[in-house]
Amino acid sequence: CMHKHTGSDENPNVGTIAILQQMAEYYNQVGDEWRTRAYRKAISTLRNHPTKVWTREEALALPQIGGRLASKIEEIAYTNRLRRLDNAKAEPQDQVLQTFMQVYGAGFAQASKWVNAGYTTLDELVEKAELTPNQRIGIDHYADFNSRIPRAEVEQHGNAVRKALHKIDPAFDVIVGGSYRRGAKDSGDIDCIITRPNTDLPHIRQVVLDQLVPKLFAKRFLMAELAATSRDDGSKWHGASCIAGSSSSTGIWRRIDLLLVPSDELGAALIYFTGNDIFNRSLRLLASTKGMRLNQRGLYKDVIRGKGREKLSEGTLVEGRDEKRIFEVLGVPWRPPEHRIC
Ligand code: DCP
Ligand code: MG
Ligand code: MN
Repeated sequence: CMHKHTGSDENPNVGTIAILQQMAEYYNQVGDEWRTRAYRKAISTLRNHPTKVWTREEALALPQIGGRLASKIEEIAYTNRLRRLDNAKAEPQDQVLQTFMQVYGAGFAQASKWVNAGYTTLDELVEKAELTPNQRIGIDHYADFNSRIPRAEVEQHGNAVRKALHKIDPAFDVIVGGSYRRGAKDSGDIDCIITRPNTDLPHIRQVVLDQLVPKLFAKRFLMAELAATSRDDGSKWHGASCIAGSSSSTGIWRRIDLLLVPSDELGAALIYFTGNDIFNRSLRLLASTKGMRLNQRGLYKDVIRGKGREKLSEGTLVEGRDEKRIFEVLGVPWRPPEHRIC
């Protein structure tokens, strides 16, 4: 991802990549990290390959592609489909699992428990399963949470947060990150980065949790709290929000994340919360190959690692505040958010 980047429309392997991506997505959802990684590696190899790969032999000759994946690449090249993917989509067990995994907050483990207990529909879960309050919210607003949010509506939610916060203190900044900042035409949720110049986390947290959140509940913009990290070290608030009025989106509950960021970590937080997740992973890997470490707080140097790349020292902070400077220190040409899609 950090290397050569072939524009996706000119890549002769787009068709194969699209199907491999669905397969990677499937394995990711069922928690098979090993296969997910294998598929993603193969995808990145094909992305950088200048000609269409037709046969198993051709695929095997490329880096990061093993025998089983090579056969699948051949099958896709000749048939434009993959039987394994068709099967996965058709399995009734799997469809129930997929449905349950899309309940907000329920991962593979929880969804599997419900499947194994014999439940087959969301209604059955509501009637018979013992649900946490958040799971109940996830089911009651299942359709809402699983529908994409148009870009214009993401903006409305961001504006509502910003407006309320500016009434409390105009020095605060609200930056909508995530897929929105990457320029997506629609998003899965609204990621609001909340910061303030020369201000530490405790102050930001106090204003957001004690003033902003209650105020937005009173306005009936916020509808539910789904997760908030503990008072002392917390830096996030997850919940649901809703725009009132007469537009087409009236009444739809959306997932919203408030990410509280002290000013001296803004650059690193912007990188992290802009993503995408695969871009973040490759940037972190690159940092580690240069003896550095990147996380959502900053870029650190002189990190000592053992044989298995495990950290032996935390290193010293080089840069946290400035997004562009982090790219510079890493030796990566600046990539605008719209180009951080891997
Ligand atoms: N992130 C990450 N690794 C994860 C999850 C998230 O690096 N496992 C980072 C990158 C994401 C950002 O956090 O871009 C926001 O997470 P979201 O889950 O909200 O993902 P996006 O905003 O990218 O996409 P969506 O439109 O689905 O919300
Ligand atoms: Mg998002
Ligand atoms: Mn999010």
